[in-house]
Amino acid sequence: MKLLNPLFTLPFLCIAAACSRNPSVLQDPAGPHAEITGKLFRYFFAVNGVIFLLVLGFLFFALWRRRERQLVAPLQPDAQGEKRLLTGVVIAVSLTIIVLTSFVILSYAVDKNLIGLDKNPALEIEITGHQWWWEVRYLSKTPSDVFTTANEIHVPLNTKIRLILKSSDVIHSVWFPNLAGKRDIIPGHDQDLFIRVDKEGTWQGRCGEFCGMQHAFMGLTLFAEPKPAFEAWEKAQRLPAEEPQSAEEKHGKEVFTTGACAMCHVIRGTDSTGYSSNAPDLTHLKSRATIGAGAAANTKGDLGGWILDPHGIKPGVHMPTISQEPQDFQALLSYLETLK
Ligand code: HEC
Ligand SMILES: [Cu+2]
Repeated sequence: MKLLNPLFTLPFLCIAAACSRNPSVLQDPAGPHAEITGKLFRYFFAVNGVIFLLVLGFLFFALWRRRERQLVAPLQPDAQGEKRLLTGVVIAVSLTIIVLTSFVILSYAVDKNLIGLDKNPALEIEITGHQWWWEVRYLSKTPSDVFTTANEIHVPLNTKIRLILKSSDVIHSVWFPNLAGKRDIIPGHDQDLFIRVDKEGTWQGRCGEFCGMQHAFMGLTLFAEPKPAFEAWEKAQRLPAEEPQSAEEKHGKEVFTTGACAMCHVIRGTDSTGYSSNAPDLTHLKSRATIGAGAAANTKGDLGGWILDPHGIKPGVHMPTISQEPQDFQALLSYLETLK
């Protein structure tokens, strides 16, 4: 078929290969881990690229030369030719040894460099993968300073951070392409991932290991901020939820705390003090940019849509559809909007 002609499809394949929504570590490293690893990758890529082209060159040369010569007489022993062949083999083997040794030495140096970066982290964040969202706990030596949130992490710039990774169900993997290599998390086997973010901005993380139906919507967003902004965020997150003001919002709080929602979700400062490993902590729900681990925007409309029919937005999600009286639903939505 004409369409499958390589001349026709190759350019399209090349273009399609660049159609990734995720930024790559190679283009825009935001911290030293990705930068150092990126350098190693580029070295491997360049050396292997040259070798690949050389091999292709020799192959085509051999093909081309084969046509020129015609073997009529039987092969004769040729001392000169043997010597040339031996020299060629010695050069090729030496080059191979030099290249492989440089790979090993460079990988070792990079590893050592990375380990050196990870001593004495100033901040520890525990991240637990659930199907299909992330529980995030900011640890502290002062127990009352520990707080839980979900799917979004804020970190101060230029700070060594230790992410303690856990899984509650299946194998997940934490991957921030701009920050560090990905790290798999196997249930019962905690992992560490060290990062330092030197560039201000929002960096997208992903679950990097297929973990079920909504694996694609298991985003983990990282906001890297100057220290004062981070500290203000941290301080606000530690506080319990504010008391609702209007009658409607108060009714909404009652709907939440006396209904099914409270069986799974925690709102600190209310009676909904369930178990925050069941479902995202909603204490400061509206401080987040998205809901459902990136499945929808955190607007009043999308939030309403999520509560009415979470499976419409994220099919298979582990939150049931709970039918409610219209006035209860409106009140609940108004109350959730107060969780700043
Ligand atoms: C059986 C447990 C369960 C019940 C009951 C439940 N939820 Fe959820 N809820 C979840 C889970 C699990 C998620 C995370 C889903 C995901 O992103 O994959 C979630 C997510 C949410 C989110 C998005 C949070 C975020 O930051 O992404 C909101 C808002 C929410 N639920 C509100 C409610 C409300 C309101 C009720 C009561 C009407 C309720 N939930 C009842 C389990 C539950
Ligand atoms: Cu996952």
